[in-house]
Amino acid sequence: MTVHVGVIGVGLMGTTHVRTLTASVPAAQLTAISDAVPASAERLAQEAGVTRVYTDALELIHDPDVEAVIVASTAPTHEEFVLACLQAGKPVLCEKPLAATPDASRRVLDAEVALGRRMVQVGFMRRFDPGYLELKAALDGGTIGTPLIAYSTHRAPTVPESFGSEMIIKDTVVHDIDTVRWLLGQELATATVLTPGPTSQAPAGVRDPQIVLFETNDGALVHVEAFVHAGYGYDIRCELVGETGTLTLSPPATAAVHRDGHASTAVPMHFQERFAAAYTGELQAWIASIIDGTPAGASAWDGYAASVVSEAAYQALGAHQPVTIALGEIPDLYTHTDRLALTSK
Ligand code: ISE
Repeated sequence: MTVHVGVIGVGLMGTTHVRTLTASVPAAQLTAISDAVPASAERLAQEAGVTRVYTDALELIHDPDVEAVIVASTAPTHEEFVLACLQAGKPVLCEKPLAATPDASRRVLDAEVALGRRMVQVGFMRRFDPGYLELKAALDGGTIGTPLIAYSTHRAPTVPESFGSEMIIKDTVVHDIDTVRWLLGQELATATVLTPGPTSQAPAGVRDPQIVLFETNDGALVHVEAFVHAGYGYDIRCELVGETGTLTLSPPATAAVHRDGHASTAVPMHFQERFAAAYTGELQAWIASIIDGTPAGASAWDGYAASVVSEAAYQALGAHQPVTIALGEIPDLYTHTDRLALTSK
């Protein structure tokens, strides 16, 4: 069975998804591309051998030959486009964030609950990273007993000039938020933000690095370090401390060089390099979920939770005290994994 996919947005992530779909997801057929900038859409369409190019994303969504949609446009457009996919009955993989604000994310969540079936997967790709999957399997298997502390480190060599203190939380730490929620299977109850420095490598006024401390509803503690002007590389670390042991994320295997009395291994310099396998796994799982009707990856509830938690963490920045996180009750739709989107034709 083949799923005919349309991609909205041909920026960095949209282009990545187009290339991954065509190279590594045989059950997907890229059918249409849209972008507000026609030349960009045309260029990528030509590279991918796609003839249907739109500048209006809603036209792509309503194209009868498009069976599923990837939303990789800018965050302020996500709510409108995901709601349009739901109304059209088309499964959608929405790049993070699910929507630009917690209220907008809640509107998307409520729309899917009203439909009564899981049709949204949110692009938190770490859930498909081989190392993180091993970590989760070991934790779920009781290898270290009850988890007490989680450490999540998220360093990048640099970020665009426009990346301010708020983006560090809502665009970077948001991955760690989803990751620890997924690993621990717990919701986050409070957020406290502490900031050292800041580094002289960041633009004036940008609080970088940031330490975000979360308490979970079950009493565990989560320590997140985000440092996006680290310079040396894109360095992702995770350690889980349990009652009977610890689990530590190993970076993807690379060659170690031993020479001149030293040993060294390469550090990735970009998130797409570090998470290449995760992005491929995410798309393969999404297409498989549409074909076999079993939900995969982060749901609209996870997207909503990440949005609420990252907003609370941002409110905690400069507050010098914990900010309480109020998610409300999780709808039944997300506690029963057998309700998925329409399967493709
Ligand atoms: C980006 O969306 C990612 O996925 C990266 O993992 C993260 O490091 C970066 O800050 C985000 O912008």
